[in-house]
Amino acid sequence: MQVLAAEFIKGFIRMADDGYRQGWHERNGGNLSYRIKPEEVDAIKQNFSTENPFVRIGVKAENLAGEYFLVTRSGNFFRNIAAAPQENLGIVEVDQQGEGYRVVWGLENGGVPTSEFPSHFLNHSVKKAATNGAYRVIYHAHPPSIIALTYLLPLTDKDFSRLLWTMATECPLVFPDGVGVLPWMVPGSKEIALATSELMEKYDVAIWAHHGMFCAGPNFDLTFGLMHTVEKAADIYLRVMSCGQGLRQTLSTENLREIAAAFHIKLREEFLD
Ligand code: 2HA
Ligand code: ZN
Repeated sequence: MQVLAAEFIKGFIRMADDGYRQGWHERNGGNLSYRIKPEEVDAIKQNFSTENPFVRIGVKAENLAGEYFLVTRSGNFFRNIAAAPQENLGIVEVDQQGEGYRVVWGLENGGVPTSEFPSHFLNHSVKKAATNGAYRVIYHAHPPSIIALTYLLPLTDKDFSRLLWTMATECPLVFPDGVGVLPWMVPGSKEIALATSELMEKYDVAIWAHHGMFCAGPNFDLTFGLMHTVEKAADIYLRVMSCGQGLRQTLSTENLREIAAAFHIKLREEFLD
């Protein structure tokens, strides 16, 4: 099978395009990666090249040894992915130590994986272990309303989780664990990669102050839907506050507990007092 005929490539491109249309990917903002299933690798492997040398990632994850990832290109514009996927996307193979990768397909004309590959890589490692291999997608975007909120709220997991849960009744159902928040840090660094992957031990969402958001999930729909739901909650808050009279009423802690009971979900208790 041709690489571009594979369903996972089509799904990846559609998600990237959807993100662009939402306004979350100005210029070269954002990046996306997918841990490819073994049977998906087998179906397209005859197109792979093994000529490129392995390159150090800068971080290590033994549980990702031998895995293949589909990733966006460093510096690429999301709006160009659908028009030229073989230039703007690449498939990389991880070495047997879990600390290097080589490009086996795509990234044509000298491309390298996203500058946030260390963060993606460690997040994949944490999520693969925590979900018994179920999670495969890591998505980073620059959604404006959640970024705006990082100028207004205290930068704590609890402040963000509580507020976002109460901005639409569906929110506690979509992210019952809440969201993690990082203070401002230098993007692309090993430090931000390690700090983000620590948050991913507890949450599917990590918010980077004054920068954007990372989401993790088992497939494209659920990961995109998570980003979309969190961003919409932030947007609702900003719309309400822009009316200039604050919150006249909102969901109470008791209401949140009622939602949890009715839908048999467990909300993170430490955010419920
Ligand atoms: O340009 O979003 O965080 C890619 C980024 C860096
Ligand atoms: Zn970014």
